[in-house]
Amino acid sequence: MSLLPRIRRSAPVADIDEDDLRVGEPETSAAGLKAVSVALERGISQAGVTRTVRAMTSLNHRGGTDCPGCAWPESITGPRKPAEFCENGAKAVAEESTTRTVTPEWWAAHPIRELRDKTEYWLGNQGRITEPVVLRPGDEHYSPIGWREAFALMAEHVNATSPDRCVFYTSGRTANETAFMYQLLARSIGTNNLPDCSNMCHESSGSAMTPTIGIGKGTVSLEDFEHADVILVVGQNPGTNHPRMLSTLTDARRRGAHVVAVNPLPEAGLLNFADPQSPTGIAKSLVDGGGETVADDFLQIKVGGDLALFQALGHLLLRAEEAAPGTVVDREFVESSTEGFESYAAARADLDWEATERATGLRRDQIERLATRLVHSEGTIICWALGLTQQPHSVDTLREIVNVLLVQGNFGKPGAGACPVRGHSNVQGDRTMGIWEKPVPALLDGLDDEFGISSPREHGYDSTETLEAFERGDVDVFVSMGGNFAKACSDTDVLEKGMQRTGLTVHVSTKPNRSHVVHGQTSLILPTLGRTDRDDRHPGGAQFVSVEDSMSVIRSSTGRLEPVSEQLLSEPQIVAGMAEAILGHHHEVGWRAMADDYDVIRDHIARVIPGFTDYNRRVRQKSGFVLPNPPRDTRSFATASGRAHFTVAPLEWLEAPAGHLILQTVRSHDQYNTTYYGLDDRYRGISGGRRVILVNPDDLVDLGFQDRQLVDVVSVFTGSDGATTERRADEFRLVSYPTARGCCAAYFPEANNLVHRENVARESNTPGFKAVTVRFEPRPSAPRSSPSASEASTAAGRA
Ligand SMILES: Nc1nc2c(c(=O)[nH]1)N[C@H]1C(S)=C(S)[C@@H](COP(=O)(O)OP(=O)(O)OC[C@H]3O[C@@H](n4cnc5c(=O)[nH]c(N)nc54)[C@H](O)[C@@H]3O)O[C@H]1N2
Ligand SMILES: Nc1nc2c(c(=O)[nH]1)N[C@H]1C(S)=C(S)[C@@H](COP(=O)(O)OP(=O)(O)OC[C@H]3O[C@@H](n4cnc5c(=O)[nH]c(N)nc54)[C@H](O)[C@@H]3O)O[C@H]1N2
Ligand SMILES: [Mo]
Repeated sequence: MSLLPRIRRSAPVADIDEDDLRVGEPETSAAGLKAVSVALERGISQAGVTRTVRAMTSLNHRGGTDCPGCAWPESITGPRKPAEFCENGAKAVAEESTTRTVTPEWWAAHPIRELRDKTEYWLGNQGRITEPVVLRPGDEHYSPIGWREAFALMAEHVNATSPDRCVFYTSGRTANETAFMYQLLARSIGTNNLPDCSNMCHESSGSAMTPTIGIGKGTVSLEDFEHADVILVVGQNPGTNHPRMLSTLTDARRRGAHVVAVNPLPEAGLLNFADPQSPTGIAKSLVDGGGETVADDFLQIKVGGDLALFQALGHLLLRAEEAAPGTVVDREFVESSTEGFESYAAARADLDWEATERATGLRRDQIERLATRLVHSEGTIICWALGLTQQPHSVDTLREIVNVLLVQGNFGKPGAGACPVRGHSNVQGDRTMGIWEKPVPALLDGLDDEFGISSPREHGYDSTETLEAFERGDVDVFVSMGGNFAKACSDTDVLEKGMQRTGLTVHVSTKPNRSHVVHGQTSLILPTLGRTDRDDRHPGGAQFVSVEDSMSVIRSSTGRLEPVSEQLLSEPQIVAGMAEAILGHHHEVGWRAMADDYDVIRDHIARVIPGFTDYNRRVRQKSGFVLPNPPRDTRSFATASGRAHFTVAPLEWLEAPAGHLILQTVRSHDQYNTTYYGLDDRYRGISGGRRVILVNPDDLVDLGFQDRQLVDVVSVFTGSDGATTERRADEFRLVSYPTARGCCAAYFPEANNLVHRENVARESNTPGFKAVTVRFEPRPSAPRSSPSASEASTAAGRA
């Protein structure tokens, strides 16, 4: 019997009040002691001391729990720190290990119409869902339902429609074992409708890298950071989203590597870092609140200017080679292992500097200085995240990065390579396990051989196509393995309307979220164990799962905490329950055996998925194992020709018409995607509220607006047919902030309604979350509250 539910901690009663918005000075240094104290305070207020200590001490340790936060790797060879700690990992754990609960009584006390008015902050802070619940047409409340009955209800809906009207969404926290079973379920039912959060995240990276270098994953290991001469961090905010990466970067810098940040925002974590795990880092933050420099150079680029930057760098590398033949281009590599170099060199022979400066907002000498660094670098790593993946020309931008790396042979040698830094802790693993709407035939053949099923061959919907299918009324059953699709995707109002017309929505979740309250006509919420929960109610005893990090390392993860309810099932148990109800107990696939003993799942994976031979033994090794990576391991490229490809793209950038800015959407320091840990975006100095737009003070003046003015935001999108469509998001406060000129920033997901569904990256179909043309309309009413005198002066002085 669990003792925990008795020590309930209360959830916030009040929702966000945007009048409480406070704006202070942005910080110039990340982490330090403050990070430790915030992390501990959050953990203890959610879960108490004992549970927090228990969860934190097993985090990212061998044999412990893989952090449910980000996908930045742990060292496989080096020593582990006593606590593999970061503030936001601790918050992720606090969020999951909370002892607050959402019980049947809770659902009875809160009708759906009330829940529709709540923000994600309030919903998520209510606690862990303890029992399966259902909402039938006409119901005003969710009410309890037994597991067996829930699965039967789902089977009724799935079996009453055609497979291509069912959609199986996955969020990237799902472990390998669940992901494998879940894609097998979709394919056994007869559909490849397997959209995932990756479609909205790093799909552009895969689309650029697979055809050019034969693999859609990063080609560096953590050890490469110990050897690189130059490390670029482009379109990424590691201080918030991958905090452990800052230790890697400062270690590299201390050793002599040159680190360059490219970003429209001067993110605190890119500038300065006080390592909360090192005594000197703590001491430094105690003495002067500061830390150690992270980036030697900061290029404040305009949103969408990176294609121009990397074309210019390519041009300058080639010019340097001309000036001193044989010193820059890795001729031997280019000749033996690549193709397309001649046309690339021809395309980059000239450069329009005026266009380059306009596109990037950078000066020629800044770009030339970076190019000189690259010229002298024996090993360059280029890291990137969402600042490069969510724009119309993202795939071209990323191919341009591949070009720049190829020129100097920065693949398959120490200290060099491409490093797309993944988001969700297992988003990369889910893809490896076959969660993909466009599966390669070899995967389907493997599944068919192993299980005797006939997988469908037709491609399914990605996330954006799912949104469009919702809009057309083409979805009868929507199943969500984690995540919060309603809030994560673009065009919120259109999506929510479509979702509500769907026959059945099924959410496998840990906590309440918006997708639960803009549900289908019938809706099921199936509560599940999280990564930190003990998973031991199986005939064969306790089970563990496994995950893949950003650098293709597979390792195990074992939950240690007592679950908040005895009603929770693990994700594999839930998939097996669904499968047995839908496909019958005599189906070819042994679903129950897999749910009872995860070794059985891993044995199947070992036979179907390349690189997983002997999975069960190797995953039990102390440091797990590394998947094969041809560019990294052997400098070889699994493209059709067996060579890496140089590519040529025309110059393109984002330019707003007069009176408009380019809006990008970012995460605050106190959220995990659509989950809000709190309301303190500490590094940017914004707290208490979230409906803000960060605008350069000179742009504010040019546009005729004032700091702290309340406005409605209107986005403008011109479709392929030339027609212009507008979307609105009301009541945002403009905040004067030192972002690059011509651009502005708002938080995800508040701004998602502004992103038209057709605003996507070409080829990858990823929503253009960092490419929205907007203008502001003053609210007729006066600002609800005026800034205090001290705040006003801070704001004036910050730019
Ligand atoms: N604590 C915490 N950790 C997380 C998450 C979280 O929400 N909270 N989310 C996880 C997930 S799923 C993901 S995918 C990652 C996301 O990790 P990030 O990609 O770091 O996340 P974003 O907040 O979207 O920040 C994008 C960064 O790119 C910059 N940027 C925007 N547009 C451009 C551009 O055109 N060019 C350049 N050069 N830069 C640009 C922005 O200013 C910002 O610094 O983090 C993961 N880790
Ligand atoms: N405007 C804008 N929109 C974006 C982005 C952006 O940068 N800007 N980024 C995009 C990106 S990169 C991503 S990855 C997506 C994120 O999209 P999602 O992955 O769909 O969203 P999350 O907010 O991570 O999902 C949170 C929910 O997951 C559930 N959950 C948490 N842990 C578990 C678990 O262990 N098991 C199960 N079954 N459920 C669990 C909880 O109920 C919680 O409410 O959003 C995308 N949307
Ligand atoms: Mo992501």
